Amino acid sequence: NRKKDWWKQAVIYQIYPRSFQDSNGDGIGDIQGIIGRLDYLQELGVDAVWLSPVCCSPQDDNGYDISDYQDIDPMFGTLADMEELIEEAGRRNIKIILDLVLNHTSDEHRWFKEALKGKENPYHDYYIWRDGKAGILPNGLKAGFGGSAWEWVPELEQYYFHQFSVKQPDLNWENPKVRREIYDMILWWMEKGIGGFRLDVIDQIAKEPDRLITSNGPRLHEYIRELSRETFQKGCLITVGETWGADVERAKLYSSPDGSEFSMVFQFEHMGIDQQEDGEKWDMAPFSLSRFKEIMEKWQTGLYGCGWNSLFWENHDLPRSVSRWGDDGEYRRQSAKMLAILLHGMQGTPYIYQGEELAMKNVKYGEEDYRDIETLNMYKERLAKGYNKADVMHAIHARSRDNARTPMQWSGEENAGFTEGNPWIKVNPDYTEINVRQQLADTDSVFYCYKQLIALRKQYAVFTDGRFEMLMKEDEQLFAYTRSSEKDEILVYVNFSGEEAAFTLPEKWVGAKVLICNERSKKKEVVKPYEAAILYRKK
Ligand code: TEU
Ligand code: CA
Repeated sequence: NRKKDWWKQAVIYQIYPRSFQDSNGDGIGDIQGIIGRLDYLQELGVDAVWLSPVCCSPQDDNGYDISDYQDIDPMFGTLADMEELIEEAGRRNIKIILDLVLNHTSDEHRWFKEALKGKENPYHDYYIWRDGKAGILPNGLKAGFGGSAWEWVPELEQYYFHQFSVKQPDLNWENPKVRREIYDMILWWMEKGIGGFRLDVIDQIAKEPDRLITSNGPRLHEYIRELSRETFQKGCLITVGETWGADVERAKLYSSPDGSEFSMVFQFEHMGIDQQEDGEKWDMAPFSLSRFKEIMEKWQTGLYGCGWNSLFWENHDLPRSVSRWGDDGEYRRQSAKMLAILLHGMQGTPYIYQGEELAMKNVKYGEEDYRDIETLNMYKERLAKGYNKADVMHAIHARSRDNARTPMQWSGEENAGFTEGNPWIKVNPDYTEINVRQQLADTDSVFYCYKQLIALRKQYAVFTDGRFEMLMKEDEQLFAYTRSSEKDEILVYVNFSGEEAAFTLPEKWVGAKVLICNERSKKKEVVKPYEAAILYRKK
């Protein structure tokens, strides 16, 4: 059995199952497909795999609308496939992390169907209802994917509350029966040998819509502590909450070393870096490196010794990092390695999103090739509001969630080796150049950079324990920091720009061992565009 905090040394790989590997030619990735690729994940060296939702779902939001928490959607396979996956992964020392969507269910969940039957139905109070009149909304709260957060049900003369799509009614966490059902379901999954959970929009469960409170509600930490006590604390799990609303103070509660809530949370402050202050994610703003550094430093120092960071640049909701912050043209390889080295040197548990280890890029599709509900709703909404179509498409190309959801690129064969059928979403046409087969055959590939970083984390404890210190805070090209523990330290320096930069290695680092680097400049006092390295020394 493992140490309670085994996840501090772990690296997690995120799989978006419908886009990872299809095994039966229906164009949709599935669990058997994942099982067939476990050797690849073992080669990379990851300790756990977080699967985006695979439970039964009408797929209005690609599985984030669950209609049965205790069964697998036939599109992905069966419960027996899931058990096989847990076992086969376990054989390779890989844990399986399940995505729990507890803020809402699908409107096709049995509970909601019952709830619709009448106000007296025992399941009615599993959801959030307000009496009213057709056309007169309880208030102005908006839903995540556009439109009002209130949906009228004429038969009941009531509105139900949904923070995401109309097919994702919010659960009523104030009802203790709801909480109990959820705990029992989680315990059932724990019995099956699940290694951990990622908790979708968990900061939104304690909503109080009458007071316009959606995230960070007053009872939030009370609910999470109860949830943790009743479930996770009975095992040796990794748990990670998705919390867009977290600041450092809150994150200390969520990831408290006493284990009362989660192992860690995803915070998103750095993801707002290139977005307009009062705009939506589609309203872009220029990137500022010094601001970016300020944010990363705040989190690195803020949680030191009293919490734990999740480290990530990508997930299934975000654009590809090499396209966003690197250079996906001339310097694709160099800048992708820079981003990897920069992130993996920090304190926390790193997450790699499928394809990130290949430096997969954003796509530029025409509107008919997008599948994501958020993208499609925004497109309609903004065109109706009179936005210029070219501007809307520009935003979609940069920000659509589908950028991360194109099929995994395994080889240069048709459909990138993802499927023998018709893929549910188009493969990025660059797959002939960017794919697993090509990168496994090239020791200088981005893949091997990730593999090496994962191995280094296991070899040098300073990656886990070292205290973070930022260097050259004001510099608009260089991002450099040290991590030091009692006996040793590392220096991570990267050029975050596409231009050469002046850089003088601090005296004490001259001659230090190079743990990893991409191409290094031969000129003195100068680093190449996107140059990156980690140096090591004993104290
Ligand atoms: O995302 C949370 C969330 O707030 C998203 O709406 C996010 O703001 C958006 O995707 C950014 O573009 C989680 C899941 O990760 C996401 O895939 C789901 O759609 C959402 O919850 C609803 O369950
Ligand atoms: Ca399939």
